[in-house]
Amino acid sequence: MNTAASSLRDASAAVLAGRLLGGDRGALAHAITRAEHGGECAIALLERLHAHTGRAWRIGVTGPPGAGKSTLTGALVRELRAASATVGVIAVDPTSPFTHGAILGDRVRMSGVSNDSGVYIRSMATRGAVGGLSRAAGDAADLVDAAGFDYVVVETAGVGQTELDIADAADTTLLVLVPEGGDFVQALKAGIMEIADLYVLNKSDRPGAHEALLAVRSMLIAGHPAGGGWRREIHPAVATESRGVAEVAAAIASHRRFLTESGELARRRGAHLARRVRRLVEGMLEPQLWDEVRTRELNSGVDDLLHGRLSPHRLAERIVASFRAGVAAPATRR
Ligand SMILES: Nc1nc2c(ncn2[C@@H]2O[C@H](COP(=O)(O)OP(=O)(O)OP(=O)(O)O)[C@@H](O)[C@H]2O)c(=O)[nH]1
Ligand SMILES: [Mg+2]
Repeated sequence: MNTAASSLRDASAAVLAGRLLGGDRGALAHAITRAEHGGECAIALLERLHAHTGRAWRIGVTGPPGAGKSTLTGALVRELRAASATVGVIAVDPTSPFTHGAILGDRVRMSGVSNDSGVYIRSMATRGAVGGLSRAAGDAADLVDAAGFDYVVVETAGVGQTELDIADAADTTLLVLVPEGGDFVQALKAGIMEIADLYVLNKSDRPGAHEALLAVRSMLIAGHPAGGGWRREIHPAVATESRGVAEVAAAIASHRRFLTESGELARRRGAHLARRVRRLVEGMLEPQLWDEVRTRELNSGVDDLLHGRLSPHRLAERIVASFRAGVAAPATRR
């Protein structure tokens, strides 16, 4: 390894980390960009800052596209700011290959908070690798946390696995539903009702809101734990008018108290960290696994699969065996 390059990298990480810890917003923006790019520079920076994380309360906001997540986040930020808390928002858009539209759109919807120095808003969009986006969002949340914000809100659109991975890494996960389109039925089917700690029925000014509220509420009551566990509730809201938002903020505070007092918080954060490391390990191993040798083995095996000479399971075993042999004797593979 090039020691001159690595000491330069450490020095640069130390300077940037120092500025970030000192409250420099430019340094925070720069650090998130560095984390998005990944690699050794990002790792060196995150390593320096890890011990400064864990103080912020992390809120994940997820739900179908257009449910009003950004509007609700904006209203929630104003509510938290009214109590003098500082808030960092990371808006993740897994579907958009561009960040610019997201930044502008979210700035408009979160208007009234974007010029406040107690608020930091950052948008992130996919860079092709799906696993990469949840890694980058997790790293960005760590950086906002280390920068001293009281709350980190991570907003992500959609109901797929990536969005869940991102939102579910929070201390409190909010699922935003809307009355129309049977979104709550979809959410139920997708099994995502269990991932959230609290539900918001946004656009409660729309027709059918009351029925939808009752339907979800009865479902949640049926799922309530018999003992003293956390009881998931649905809160009606009209984010555009900030209606119901104080109740959502109160529910978040109550969930926070529950996790802290029950000791569940440490267990939950531990589980999140373990899952994150697992994904990092998988991300590190993947390019090694699918190097030229294995890619060739796979491609040539496909012909045997097509002609019934080999089964997918046997080919998979063969590839794993070849990887293991390569790990056991790396020098002989060259
Ligand atoms: N009627 C009504 N409209 C709302 C409400 N909340 C948000 N909207 C509108 O719904 C539209 C979508 O709101 P956003 O906050 O951008 O929704 P989002 O879930 O962040 O959207 P994506 O990030 O694109 O998935 C906007 O036109 C909002 O003004 C509400 O409570 N009632
Ligand atoms: Mg949004």
